[in-house]
Amino acid sequence: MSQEKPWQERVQEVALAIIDGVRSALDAQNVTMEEYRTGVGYLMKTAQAGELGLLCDVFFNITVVNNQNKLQEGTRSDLEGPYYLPDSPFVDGEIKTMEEFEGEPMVIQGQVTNTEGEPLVGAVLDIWQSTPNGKYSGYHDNIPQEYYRGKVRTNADGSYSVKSTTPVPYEIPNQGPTGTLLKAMGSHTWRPAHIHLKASADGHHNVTMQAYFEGGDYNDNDCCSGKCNEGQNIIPRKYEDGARIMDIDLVLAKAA
Ligand code: MBD
Ligand code: FE
Repeated sequence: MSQEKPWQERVQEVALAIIDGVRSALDAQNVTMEEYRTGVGYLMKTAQAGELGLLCDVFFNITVVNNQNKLQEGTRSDLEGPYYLPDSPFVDGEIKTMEEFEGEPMVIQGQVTNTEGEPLVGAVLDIWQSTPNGKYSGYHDNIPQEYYRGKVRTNADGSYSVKSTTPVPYEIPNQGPTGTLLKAMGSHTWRPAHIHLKASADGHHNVTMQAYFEGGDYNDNDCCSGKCNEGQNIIPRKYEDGARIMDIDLVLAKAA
């Protein structure tokens, strides 16, 4: 396994492969000196705007997620995205939401099992999502970080349930170099509405996934190429007593 190789050897082989890939593209496209300088200037501008991480995540994060999925059974991993905060509070059946945003009531519920289908008791689900106007607490509009985030533990049968409000499609920063490039490419800066879940249980691999909404805008056209077009993470449309019900079951693989 690559992880066991000396660090320097690994850096060398990955760096050489990346350089090779970029050289091949420059060659195949007959990129001119002027175009090359424009591209380098673009990367410098992106770094200055603090968007280098965003730019990389938009185009490349999904490939690393796919690599991870090759190694692991159970629920498929998806993008973590830039807005995870590790210290969310445990909540008692309800994620804190802000009245000023209103939003459609939503219940996130399901069961956490191992790959044999046995319930995992006391597994922790760490959930985070945007407000009903597409902002993340702790990052946008001074929304305190205890809102729209929370941890819950599974019951004796592996089940969990937590109330919240339904998120909407999310727009990544569109004014900076990343948004400019996406639009120049004929793409856009939108992600489909989604809920982030990170599941962990003793003796098992963590899974970081996203749940999407059946029929949601951008499910087939995510600017970050998340796993919203593979079916399994698109949750069927279901309502009970005026609340959107998100049935999200997770399967965790045993750690070696
Ligand atoms: C998000 O909310 C997100 O989930 C990802 C993957 C990228 C940018 C913003
Ligand atoms: Fe997100």
